[in-house]
Amino acid sequence: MFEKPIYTTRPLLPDKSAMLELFSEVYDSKWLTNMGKQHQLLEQELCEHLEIDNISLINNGTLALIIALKALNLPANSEVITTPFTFAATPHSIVWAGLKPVFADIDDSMTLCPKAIEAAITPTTRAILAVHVYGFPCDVEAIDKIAKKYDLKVIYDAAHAFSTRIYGQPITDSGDITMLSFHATKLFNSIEGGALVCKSVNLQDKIYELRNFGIQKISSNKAKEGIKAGDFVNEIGINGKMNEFQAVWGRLTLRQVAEEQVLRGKIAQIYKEAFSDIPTIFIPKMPAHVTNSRQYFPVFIKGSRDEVYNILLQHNIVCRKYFYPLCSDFGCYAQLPSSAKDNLSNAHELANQVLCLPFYSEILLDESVYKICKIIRGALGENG
Ligand code: T4K
Repeated sequence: MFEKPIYTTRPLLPDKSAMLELFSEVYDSKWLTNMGKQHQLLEQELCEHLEIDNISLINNGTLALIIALKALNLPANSEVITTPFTFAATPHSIVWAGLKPVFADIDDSMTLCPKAIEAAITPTTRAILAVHVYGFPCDVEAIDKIAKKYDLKVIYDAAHAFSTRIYGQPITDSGDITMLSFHATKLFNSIEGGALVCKSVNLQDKIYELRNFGIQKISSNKAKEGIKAGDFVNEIGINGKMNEFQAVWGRLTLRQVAEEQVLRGKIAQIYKEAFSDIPTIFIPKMPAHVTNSRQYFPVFIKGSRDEVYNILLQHNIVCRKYFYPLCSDFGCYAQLPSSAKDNLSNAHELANQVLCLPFYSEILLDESVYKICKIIRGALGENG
């Protein structure tokens, strides 16, 4: 048994002295929020890191999703097709935006099945909110085709796909808007935080305003004419701004992400080798054309997932069954016609088998990953 608990994930922490130095700079500046210097620097540094042209920081991923849906101006009560195999925030954001979630099944990729999306379309469908779950990309080409055919908007929830690339291109290139989450449990974190990425300049401006109460963005020309931000409020916006201390945290942890990804890659290799001879545990393979974000390490255990989970708990290894139960089984969604079990049979099958194993560099650096492998092998009835 481990003396201290082992978790599914642990946050990256910035270097303490560098953090205190920058916190002190913010403190002395008395500029604490409202798109300050650190906020602007984090946006710039994220663009460089992800090789993208724009990013809008938001104070968490859930609000980012709500703002994304609002920015698209969909008619009230429109249907939005989404996956049940995700965190509660995904369907919740649809409801908070005044829209209706409709669940469609996933396929072997663990992401929305294009055929199921097409079958779920009705005259009131206006958008698809698809999730790159565990950083495994959705079939973006097929979704793009469906969106064009039926004139639908596409939002990607890339909460798990920080720095994922498809054929070398940033994952944020697909769809109308992509959301990123920077929560403490994410590979890159700003404690709480998130962002939206999109190509359309109109949408970027709208997102800028929506996250700041709808206060109109003032162009430099207008500013020269003496028009100030705050003079006009055109949108019913919200307070989605990230504060300067969190932006500092984000700037510093960003510098550690690449190294953490390398170390997590080594952990992945150790897990793969340790379980390669066990037929009851399945490790999904990232397609060769995808750069793995290394956010989670999901495995699928047929028949005995809960037994393994409980044995791990007895050893003080606290894994998470992301995403069991399915969102469609939550009390607030269970009554939807699309939540019917036979509509979501693949999602049910995967949710009943999934376990996210501990996946953070600490377990490699102190070598506890080897002990974890041994305990999992034992829990699966394999000795040695
Ligand atoms: N879309 C998707 C697909 C998502 O997965 C999420 C969030 C969102 C949207 C929404 O993004 P945000 O609004 O959160 O930015 C966690 C996270 O709170 C949540 O952000 C995340 N997905 C979800 C998958 O996981 P819980 O309830 O499982 O977290 P919790 O507190 O049990 O933490 C998990 C483990 O992490 C703990 O066992 C230990 C470790 N931990 C956690 C925290 C908070 C730490 O070591 N330190 C910490 O400070 O939801």
